[in-house]
Amino acid sequence: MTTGSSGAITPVVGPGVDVETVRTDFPVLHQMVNGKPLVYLDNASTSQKPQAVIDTLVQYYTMDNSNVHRGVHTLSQRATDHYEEARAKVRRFINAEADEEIIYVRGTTEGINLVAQTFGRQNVGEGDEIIVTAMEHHSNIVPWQILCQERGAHLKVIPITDSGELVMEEYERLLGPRTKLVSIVHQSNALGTVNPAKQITDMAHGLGVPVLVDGAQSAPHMTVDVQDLGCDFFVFSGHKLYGPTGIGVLYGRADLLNAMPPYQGGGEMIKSVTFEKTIYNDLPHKFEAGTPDIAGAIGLGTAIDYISNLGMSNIYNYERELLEYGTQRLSAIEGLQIIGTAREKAGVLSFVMEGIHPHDIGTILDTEGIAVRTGHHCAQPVMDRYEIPATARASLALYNTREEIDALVKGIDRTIEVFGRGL
Ligand code: C6P
Repeated sequence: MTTGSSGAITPVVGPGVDVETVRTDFPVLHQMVNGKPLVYLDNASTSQKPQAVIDTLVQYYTMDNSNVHRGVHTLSQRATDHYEEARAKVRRFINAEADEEIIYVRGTTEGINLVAQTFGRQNVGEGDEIIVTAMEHHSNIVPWQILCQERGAHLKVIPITDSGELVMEEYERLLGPRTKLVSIVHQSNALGTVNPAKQITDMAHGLGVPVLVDGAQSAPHMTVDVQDLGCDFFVFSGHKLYGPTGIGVLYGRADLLNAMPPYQGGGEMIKSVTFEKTIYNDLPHKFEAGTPDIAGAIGLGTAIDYISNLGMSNIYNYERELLEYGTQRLSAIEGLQIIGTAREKAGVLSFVMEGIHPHDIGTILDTEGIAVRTGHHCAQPVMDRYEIPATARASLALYNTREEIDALVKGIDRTIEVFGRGL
């Protein structure tokens, strides 16, 4: 449990993930929904928060609330210290070289838009190309489309195989002298595919092309080392990583961030302002205009403490085993097809059923207390690729159990009882 808004917590010790202990840390899990124990399998959308994160927010607003980098008074200094300590935690979590490379943003979406509107506008011109994959979330498509429209540039798309893997030969073919940026999802939210981000980065760097990695789905579930990946930008959201909503991170290599123009103007991002001239602040403040989400950043620091204490490789192994179990159980259901069967895959079971619309699956599952997401998952091009309107998606987190997978299977059986088998 937390000892304050700096967020030191009691570690859960021992090899692997002690899921029963972990579950006691998440109060929201212990409730009945529609008369059944809640089975929360919508973690790719947003994950639940451990008590330590909730306590940190309460502690911050109860004792420390103040603006950062502005006051000499004690509360402001305390808030600033906690806010900057959290930045250092983020830096260690993704193994960035320096705290100044960690920019707080609202989430993955804002991080990508920031890069598009600064690095993109500065470096992308008429006839240039940006490469994305066919399994991107809309957040990693639309900002580049807006930029391409403005600049007369083109979006190029690495296709995927039926199992949901990138066709790397096509990527090699697409990379060329007009490529100005490669922007790829690390782990697909719709398919679960984990892409070879290091190899993709190495290939782009061979031509001097920078790479952005969308880590919205990977950062909560596996070890991320931005120096090992070699990527130039990495973005993720706090709320998928057991932290608060409204806070996320853009990591950027310092030399690139220094060369980029600011994203938004206002307080905090300046050193001095006159009506004639403004001198911008140093990193990371140059990209943090206005009063930030202070409580969110500190809460994110606590979330990082929480999962770091469990160990990212323990979490990865635990969830991988759960995914294998879920894949086995769902595959055995007649008429059910899993969408996304890549060899490198994590945490996501997207599926369709013959003759039953995914929304109907989601509705019946909800009556059983089971939360899954249904729809296109903000990845419409993925649905188009598989010629389906939507999927039902169960997405896993470190507090899910085999028993919950069993409950999901029972819920799907119930759906078949209600709607029949694809008639
Ligand atoms: N995916 C899902 O249910 P934000 O909304 O900015 O926190 O994250 C956007 C985003 C970007 N990239 C990927 C790979 C994502 O999965 C998401 C969010 C959620 O799958 C909500 S649409």
